[in-house]
Amino acid sequence: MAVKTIITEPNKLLRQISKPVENVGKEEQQLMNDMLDTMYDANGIGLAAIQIGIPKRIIVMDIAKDEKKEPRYFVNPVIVNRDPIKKTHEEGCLSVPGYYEEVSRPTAVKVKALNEKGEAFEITAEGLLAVCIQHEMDHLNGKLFVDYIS
Ligand code: GNR
Ligand code: NI
Repeated sequence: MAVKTIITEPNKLLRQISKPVENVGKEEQQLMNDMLDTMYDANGIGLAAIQIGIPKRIIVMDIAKDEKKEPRYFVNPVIVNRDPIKKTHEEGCLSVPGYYEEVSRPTAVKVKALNEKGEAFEITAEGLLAVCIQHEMDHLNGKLFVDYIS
């Protein structure tokens, strides 16, 4: 169990573009465990590695309610398809505490990634999962949800 400090605005690290992971090994698996501990501790539903200062293209997520843990891992995620229909959803960010704003994004996205074992998978995300994965993938590219708001 290792709860790390979540980096908050203003911090240049949050603008960094994270690097692809070449091999999902012990180090990455330890990082993903620390990210989950940190995310659960902060009552978040998603976390990108850069939020704890590591510029790797790794995301963890858990949108399950209550105690039932359903951790999800995305290494080197790529969106391969976006639903042309957009919808707004209220978003918040652990790196931008205190701000909550409506953000418009595609309602569904098809994502290709590697899991925590380094195995390739594809998922079509809808609803909150689609919102969250797009929010997290923005972090990998140095983007924050507040950038969508003028
Ligand atoms: O915990 C989080 N909740 C959330 C709610 C709506 C849209 C996106 C999110 S992600 C956020 C955690 C976070 O900042 N991840 O980067
Ligand atoms: Ni965030």
